[in-house]
Amino acid sequence: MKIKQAKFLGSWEKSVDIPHIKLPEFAFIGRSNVGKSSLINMLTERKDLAKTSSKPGKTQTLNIFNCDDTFQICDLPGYGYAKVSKEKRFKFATMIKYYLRNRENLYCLFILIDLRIPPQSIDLEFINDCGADQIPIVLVGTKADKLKKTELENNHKAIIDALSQDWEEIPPFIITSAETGLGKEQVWDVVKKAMG
Ligand SMILES: Nc1nc2c(ncn2[C@@H]2O[C@H](COP(=O)(O)OP(=O)(O)OP(=O)(O)O)[C@@H](O)[C@H]2O)c(=O)[nH]1
Ligand SMILES: [Mg+2]
Repeated sequence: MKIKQAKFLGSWEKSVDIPHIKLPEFAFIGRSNVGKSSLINMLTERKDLAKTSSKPGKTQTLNIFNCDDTFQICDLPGYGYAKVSKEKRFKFATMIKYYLRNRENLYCLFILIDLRIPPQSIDLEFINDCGADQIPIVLVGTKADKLKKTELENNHKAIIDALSQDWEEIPPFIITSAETGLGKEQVWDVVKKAMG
């Protein structure tokens, strides 16, 4: 899929304040620094649509983008990174919780997981909570370009194994790289399918 027009609509702290537009919305979540904003830029083929940073805690609000007047993307702040202050982590967690609870036009939540590190309990807990709340999720492994093939396979398997303890059927899992564009069409396929 190729986006002809991607527009930044604005930033909000509370989902109830976002003007209600009945377009399907797709949101990106994960630990701070996992690569949410970079993935959005990769998908939309825009360099600087979503602001990125090497320092965790860059995205601090709910940032909404309109794509071709057909659907919206929401770039969320990250959760659970120790280097982000306790106050901010709490603020982001609250923002995320309310967004997920109240966003009626959320068609799918992409949960990003850093493929370079072993399964993190905070990710597993977040994924399990989404399952309990019946939020439609798709898992996205990030930064694949940073790993050798065997490392990637081992880490991918470790995540799947960890999830198998709680999930009978593992949610879809897409391996991506914002650097190389790996996984782009697979993510768009999810979006297309969800919109029917
Ligand atoms: N090599 C590589 N680096 C990546 C990739 N995706 C993101 N990065 C880098 O990871 C860092 C964080 O990226 P962001 O996209 O800002 O991460 P984020 O999840 O939006 O972070 P917060 O907004 O702080 O929650 C940046 O330095 C990116 O360049 C990737 O696929 N490959
Ligand atoms: Mg970000």
